[in-house]
Amino acid sequence: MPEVLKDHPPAVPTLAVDPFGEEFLSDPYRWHGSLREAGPLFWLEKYGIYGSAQHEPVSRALQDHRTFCSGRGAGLADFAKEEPWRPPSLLLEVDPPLHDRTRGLMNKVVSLGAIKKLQPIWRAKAEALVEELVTRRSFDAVTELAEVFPMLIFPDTVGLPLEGRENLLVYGAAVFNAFGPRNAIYAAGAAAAQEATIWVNHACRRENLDAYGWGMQVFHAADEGECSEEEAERLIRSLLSAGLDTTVNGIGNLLYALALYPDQWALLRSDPQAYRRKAYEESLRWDSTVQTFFRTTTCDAEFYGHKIPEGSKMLLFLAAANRDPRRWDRPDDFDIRRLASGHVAFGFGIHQCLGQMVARMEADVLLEAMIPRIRAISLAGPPERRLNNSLHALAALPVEIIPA
Ligand code: OVM
Repeated sequence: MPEVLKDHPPAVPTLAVDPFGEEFLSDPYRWHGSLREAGPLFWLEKYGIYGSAQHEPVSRALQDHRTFCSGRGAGLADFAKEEPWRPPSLLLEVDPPLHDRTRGLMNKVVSLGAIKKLQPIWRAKAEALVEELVTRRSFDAVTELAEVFPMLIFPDTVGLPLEGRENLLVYGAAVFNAFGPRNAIYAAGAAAAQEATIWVNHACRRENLDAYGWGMQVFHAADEGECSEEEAERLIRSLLSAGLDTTVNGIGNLLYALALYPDQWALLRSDPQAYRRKAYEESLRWDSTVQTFFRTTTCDAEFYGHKIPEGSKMLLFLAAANRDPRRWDRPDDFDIRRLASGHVAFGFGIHQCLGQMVARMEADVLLEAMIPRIRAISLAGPPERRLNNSLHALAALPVEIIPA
């Protein structure tokens, strides 16, 4: 009998916590410690799925796209068993070889060269916006800055119609809610999302895009035979799905960190060249906009001594991995001096964020505009959260500034 017990594989720890419940989502970092402490792999009984929250196993799963695939959906729904709520993304929700063709094509559109060409325009818009806010002394860093700045540049970059752009944030929120369960948070945004979906699908059509934006570049790839017309529309849809709510909250979380840690703002101002880029990278590690993504096992897999059956959903806690004390010292501290690289806020492996250089450039020009104009930033009231099944999002962030 003892021999039998000895050879038995270790049981996967079972957790009762609901990672999509309002208690969890209103303060995810309070729960992450217990997830990481459960071990490299755990079972979430409420949903009948596996989960992982330490940095090493999360990175390993993201890297092993053959075992942990995306083609069955990057959310809770298994596309092999359930109809997706919208036609699957041709980037996020596909596997190689299709993924490599679409990603290769999009890499050429969303290239560093294309972004650098736009940098002067983005910089000028950042300067004008910050200039105006600085004269106000107090403002809402989410509704008047984080939500405003990406809207000033990104829709133009894609070449979208002017009318109806307000649908983009509604759509983004709905897309990220839809990766989770069909809970109350999802339901709250679903009605508004219907109208936004219609607008987004319309905006992705060739005849509605301007001649110079990234959208039309995707159609040029279609003209070259790299994808079909229908695929081009759906690839542009990815820009609209992933390109706005992410950067809005990335900037919101960055500003929140800087307001909470005045010494870090002072340090950043003391040597902008050294710290500007590091500050954004550290804010992504410290508070990851995209908190979670799913994968699905393509075969019976072995993971840290556990057997995972084929067709299992695995929830990867990116934000928890980014605060794993096994990987970073004092992980809960926002410290722009540290080496934040290796964080998985942009994912890891073949699906790693297509728009990461856009996100970095947006944050960079914004900080460039803020640093010479703002001596100090502080909270002028409690921040308000906007609950989302996969994003850590702010609804409001009242701040006060002292001009330089
Ligand atoms: C897409 C998509 C949507 C949401 C997120 C994302 C973070 C991609 O439609 O391709 O990546």
